[in-house]
Amino acid sequence: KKYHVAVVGATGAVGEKMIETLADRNFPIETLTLLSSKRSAGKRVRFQDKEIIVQEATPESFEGVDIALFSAGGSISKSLAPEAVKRGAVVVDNTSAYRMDPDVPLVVPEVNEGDLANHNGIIANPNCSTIQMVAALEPIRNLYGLNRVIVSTYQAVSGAGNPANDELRAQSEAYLNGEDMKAEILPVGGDEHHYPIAFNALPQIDKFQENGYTFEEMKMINETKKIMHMNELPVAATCVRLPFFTSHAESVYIEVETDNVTVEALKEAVANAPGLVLEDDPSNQVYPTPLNATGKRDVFVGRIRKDLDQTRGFHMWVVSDNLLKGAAWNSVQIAESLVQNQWLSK
Ligand code: 11C
Repeated sequence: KKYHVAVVGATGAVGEKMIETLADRNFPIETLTLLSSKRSAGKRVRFQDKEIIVQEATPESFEGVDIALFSAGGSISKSLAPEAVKRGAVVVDNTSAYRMDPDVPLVVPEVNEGDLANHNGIIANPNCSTIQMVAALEPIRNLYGLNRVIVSTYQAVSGAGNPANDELRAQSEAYLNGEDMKAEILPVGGDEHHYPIAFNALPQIDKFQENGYTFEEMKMINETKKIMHMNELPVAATCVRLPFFTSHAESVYIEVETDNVTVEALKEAVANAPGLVLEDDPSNQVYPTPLNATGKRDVFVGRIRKDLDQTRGFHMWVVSDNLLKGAAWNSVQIAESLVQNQWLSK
């Protein structure tokens, strides 16, 4: 069987990768409809051997659509995802619009694929920095339990979209030419102040919340508990933007539940887990980096070591392509699971 698939936000950083991933995975597509805001409508996009014209997304665009992958911002998802569901589509939404809605499964297939069976038409794809972290935590939790997580992120500029990439490029050229850097987007499009990202590090991703954490940090905290079904798990996050284009890196501190767990045991757990690749050999300077992870669908883990004071504490370094496993690939993986498990129709 083949499906009528729609991609909403087809010209954005994630939408482009969704289209590429659907082609790479040879997803069973009968028809591919590419949708966007009015501004980007009319653009032509290549898919396999065809050129598809991007259309403005309207409620009627979803007539006959089986699966709609949304990545065009929260407000578009809020207004159009219910319209797509009304017309019989299952929506995989890559925005934060529905993630914490108790009626919406929030899914990383390596962790909680079974939650997909309970969808009511909308499935949420988690935040990129959350996805790669929970993928790495899952095999460790399964074998040794998990009592605490503290994460600091080193996030790529593409998480803020193609215009942020352009800003990094322009600022880098200006800086190297001894000119003033113009900052108009980062750290957050809609916030009051903007700072250069080139040759800098910005400890703000998304807006500050009343508790002093940013929304990105709260996404990592709340989404992790929901995906792992561990509402009581203590999670703390500090999210930082750095001047490279793709793949987020994370320094993750964990405390396991079990005594006497060794570094070797954790390495084995990671090496055997689906979707994870262990790159961990300090004696040969082997560890994951964003440049090496870019363009790949896996989550790379390295630098696993024991805390020197806390007997159940461990540190590790987790890197993954934020546009692939962090967004497009996880969404397509959800769609593949819906098809394989016959969970599309309710
Ligand atoms: C970033 N993590 O790197 C964000 C991008 O909630 O899906 C993804 C935002 C989201 O800026």
